[in-house]
Amino acid sequence: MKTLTQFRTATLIGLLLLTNEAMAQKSIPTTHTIFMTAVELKGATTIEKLVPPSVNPKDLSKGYDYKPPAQADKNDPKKWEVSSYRFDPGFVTVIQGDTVKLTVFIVNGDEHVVRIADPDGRDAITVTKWNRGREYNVSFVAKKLGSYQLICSAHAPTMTTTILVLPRK
Ligand SMILES: [Cu+2]
Repeated sequence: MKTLTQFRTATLIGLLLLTNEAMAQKSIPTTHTIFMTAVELKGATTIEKLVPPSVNPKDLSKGYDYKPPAQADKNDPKKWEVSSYRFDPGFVTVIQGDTVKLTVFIVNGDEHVVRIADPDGRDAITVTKWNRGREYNVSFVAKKLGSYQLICSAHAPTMTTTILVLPRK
């Protein structure tokens, strides 16, 4: 009899777990408020510690900057410096049908030229300028599967956040 009771308990727990899983998968569309920041990351060293890069970072992205020795710091001609503009976070995942509300604060860079492209490259948010010290709010419904991209054309292609839209089960 004890064995039967244990079996029944185990079956009940199993059913509860299955129900929970089914409920989790049948999620209803929700709104995500995502706080983002436009930042400029900087790094520096000297020619005594490391030779400068053979490829100019400026040739890799408009978002990268490179100040070679003698230009980075006039008081320290051996110093060289690199930097990169970023949106933080750079990758977000939502479920199809969700509403994405971005609140973006611009810490670095006086001006960014931004738009949000849908997975087909069409405007989800048309081109606008974002300036330092201001907070901007944009919102869209993630109707299409695939990647929406928040792109700054002034610092492309690396100043980009990908919003990956997954199917709702
Ligand atoms: Cu920018």
